[in-house]
Amino acid sequence: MTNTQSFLFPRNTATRSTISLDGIWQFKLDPNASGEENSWQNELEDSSPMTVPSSFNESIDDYDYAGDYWYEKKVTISNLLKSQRLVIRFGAVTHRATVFINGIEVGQHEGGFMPFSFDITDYVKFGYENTITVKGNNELSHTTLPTGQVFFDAAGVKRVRPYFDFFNYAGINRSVYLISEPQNTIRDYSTTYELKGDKSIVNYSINLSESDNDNLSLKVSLYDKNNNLVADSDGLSGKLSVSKAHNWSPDSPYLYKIVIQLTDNSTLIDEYIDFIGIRTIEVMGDKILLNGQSIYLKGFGRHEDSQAFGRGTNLAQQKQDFHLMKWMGANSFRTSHYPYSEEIYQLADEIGILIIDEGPFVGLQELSNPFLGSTGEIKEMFFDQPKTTTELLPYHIQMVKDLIDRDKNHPSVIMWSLFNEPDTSTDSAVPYFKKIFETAIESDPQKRPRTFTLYGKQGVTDSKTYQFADVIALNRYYGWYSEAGTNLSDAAVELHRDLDEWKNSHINKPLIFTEYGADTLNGYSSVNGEMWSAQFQQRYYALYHKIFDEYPFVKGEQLWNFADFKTTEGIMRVGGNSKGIFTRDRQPKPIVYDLKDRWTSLPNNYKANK
Ligand code: GCB
Repeated sequence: MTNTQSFLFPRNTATRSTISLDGIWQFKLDPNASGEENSWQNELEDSSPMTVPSSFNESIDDYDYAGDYWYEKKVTISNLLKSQRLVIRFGAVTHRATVFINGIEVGQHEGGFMPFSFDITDYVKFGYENTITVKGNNELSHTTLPTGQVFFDAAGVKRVRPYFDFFNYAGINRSVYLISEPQNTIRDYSTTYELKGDKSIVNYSINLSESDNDNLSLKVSLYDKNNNLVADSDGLSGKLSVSKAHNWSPDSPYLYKIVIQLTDNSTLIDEYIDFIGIRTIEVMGDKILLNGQSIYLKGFGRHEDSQAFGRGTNLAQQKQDFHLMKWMGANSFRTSHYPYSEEIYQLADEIGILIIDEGPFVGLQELSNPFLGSTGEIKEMFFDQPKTTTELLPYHIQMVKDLIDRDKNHPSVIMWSLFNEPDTSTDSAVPYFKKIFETAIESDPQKRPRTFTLYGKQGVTDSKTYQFADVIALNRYYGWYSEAGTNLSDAAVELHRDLDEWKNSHINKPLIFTEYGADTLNGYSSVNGEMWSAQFQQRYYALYHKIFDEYPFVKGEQLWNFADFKTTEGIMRVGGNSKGIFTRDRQPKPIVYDLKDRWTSLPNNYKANK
């Protein structure tokens, strides 16, 4: 029973073969959590079909179901795969999974947004039909990420109360692969970059699954877009020197192919192929520097959310979203509030979109947001509760490591977001933050800037942890959740007050807005520009942008949200959150054209000289 622990994306190479298990699986809910007792791992009787990848919620009667659920797929595994190790890999099962092969448990995984894999060689019958079964569960607690609560409704039915504002979609949300690979594999690799005039250096480092064999050697080759070899080197770590390198940027997302070959006395043992972009990213004073040049972020907070798929990978939707972003002159987004499907980062690498990569670190403040279901039962602040440090912190640390391990080689990833809207008002938050921020910098070979988002009015005076961020990120809703109303003058005063406080604090760091927005009911117009109307959304953004332009240290604007999205029902949600500038099916609200005008005229290096 081994979790192979490699986050490398499945690729077909000279030594590796990947077989997709996406498609139709069998599905069944298990409200009494009695599936295992009843041997469902052997045979899932009375099941119904379910498509993978997708969330099951949109395809069942009780879309709000909480508890265990089961998937099963029968598949004949070819004799041809016998000579190598066989691994099963799930892109994500939300929020936890136990995997069985032919009724025998092969492993468990916690966390609904990360890939995991198990070596199943000893469990399969080659040449015969095999039964792959997954027992999933979508419950949340104080010590899961994201956080939430389980309760029973008046009818005695188990429900989940998320401490976050997106629907708790669950199931096998991402692709499943069978991977045939050698015993001794290239387990991981990483790169860092030095741009030196005409020559750029790619420093690489490789990790093998077994390394105690003296006969093994490694070769690393780098190819340009035309498949010309531009540099090569030997050994577990080394330098690739590239003359006249094409640096990666949103305007020129040039990718090189990296080929890593492991040989034993000149016999090829393993080969891994990937695509990298040569670029640097750092923070200097109040600037974010991409390849040494100041960059201004224009874009969005988003969700992986689409009709029918729920949170399931929907690549066509992603491609359309990226097309719309580019069309509007946007250059970036944040993976609010969890790591997205790996294919999204690959597309961003190719298309040239910058990503603030956020883990599922949301809901670390259950006392507030009553409209999200907070009952007020919990009297102790989040970080004051002992289990936050004893149970959640070690898991959070592991998740930060895993996120960075998975995404560190993407040129599109320029920053890590380590919390969304935590409660930072108590002293008890400080040691927790310190650990998390240290973990990120230690885990990332490229030492990317780290951030987290501050909510409400939390700022210099009342946040105990803002100093940990390399880039200050604000989620602000002046004019919506506070100072609300058609007359936005109070909102303007508050936004100025807020930014003046940051200015006077002399923090000398870049500050970006990672959320600001107003719910807008598509098609609702109002001469007076009332809240929920298209006109309100337009006036709201016009105000914010005018004020952003007055402050040189504001180095980015990522509005909330790219598209309307599904949430838990509630008195402030009409069919979900309506702060999208596009509807859920990606029709533009009028604001889209205002933003397109602004962003196509603001250069990527806006405020470089301020
Ligand atoms: C926030 C949260 C986001 C919500 C948003 C809203 O501050 O970070 O998850 O969806 O506000 O619209 O209330």
